[in-house]
Amino acid sequence: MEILEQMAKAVVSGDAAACAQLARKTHENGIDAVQAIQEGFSAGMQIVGESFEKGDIFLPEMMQAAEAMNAGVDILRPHMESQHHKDLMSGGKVVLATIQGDMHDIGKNIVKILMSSSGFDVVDLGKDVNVTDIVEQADERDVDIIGVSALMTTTMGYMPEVVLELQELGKRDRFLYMVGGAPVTDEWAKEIGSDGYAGDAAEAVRVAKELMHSKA
Ligand code: HCB
Repeated sequence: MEILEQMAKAVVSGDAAACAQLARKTHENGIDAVQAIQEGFSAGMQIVGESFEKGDIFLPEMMQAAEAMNAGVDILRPHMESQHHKDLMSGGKVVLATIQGDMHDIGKNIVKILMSSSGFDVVDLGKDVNVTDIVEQADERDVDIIGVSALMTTTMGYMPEVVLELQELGKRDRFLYMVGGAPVTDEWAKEIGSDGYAGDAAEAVRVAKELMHSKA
C-alpha cells in the first residue's frame, strides 16, 4: 500500500509533521491503526536502524526519526484504543518495562496501548528499569504477567535475571513472564526460561491471552 510506504519514508526522513499527517490519512482511509504502525512506521524504523549500523546516519538522525514516529503514534493512539480488539472483559494484570540500561521505549509503549485496549490492566514501569525493581513491582502490584522489552544485544542479557530473581524468591510459578524487542527471538525466549515471546504488539496481546488461558 502506497501510504504505508510514505509512512516509512516519513520516519526515515524524521519528518514529524508528515508522520502525523499520514497517520490522520490512514484513519480517514479506514486503515487499521495497528497495521499502519507495524507496516508503515515500524518498517521505517527498521531502515533507520540499518542505516545507523552502517554509519550512514548518526544519533541525532535516529532521535529525529524516533520523535517523528512518536508524533504519528500519538495520532493513532485513540484509534487503537477505540477500534482495536475492544474487549471489556479483564484480560489480567500486566507489568511492562524496558530492561535496565535500555532507553528504547517506542515498542514497549505500543505494546502497552494495545494491551490496555484489549482488556489488560497495564502498569507501565517505564524504561531503563532495574531487574529487582521489576520483580518487586510485579509482586507488590500482584500482577499476572511480567512483560519485558529489550532493544539491544547488551541489555537483553538482563532478561534471564528476571527468571533467576523470581526463582531465588521462590516465586517463579506465581508469574507469567514474556519478552520481546527487536533482538529477542522465540528460541532465546525459551532458552532463558520465559513463558512467551512476541515479535510485535498484536502478537504480544495474543500471547498474553494464551498465557492467561493456560493459567486458568
Ligand atoms: Co537505538 N539502537 N540506540 N535508539 N535504535 C537500535 C536498537 C540498534 C539496533 C541500531 C543498530 O545499530 N542497528 C542499536 C542496538 C545494537 C545492539 O543490539 N547492541 C541501537 C543503539 C546502538 C543505540 C545507542 C547505544 C546509540 C548511541 O548512543 N550510540 C543508544 C542506546 C541508548 C540506551 O538505550 N542506553 C540508542 C538510542 C536510540 C534513540 C534514543 C535515538 C532511539 C530510541 C527512542 C525511544 O525508544 N524513545 C533509538 C531508536 C529509535 C532505535 C531503532 C532505530 C528503532 C527502535 C524502535 O523504536 N523500533 C533501533 C533499530 C531497530 O530496532 N531495528 C536502534 C520500532 C518499535 C515499534 O519496534 O522492536 O521496539 P520494537 O517493538 C515491537 C516488538 O519488538 C514488540 O512489539 C513492539 C511493537 O510492535 N515488543 C515486545 C517490544 N517489546 C516487547 C515486549 C514484550 O514483552 C513483547 C513484545
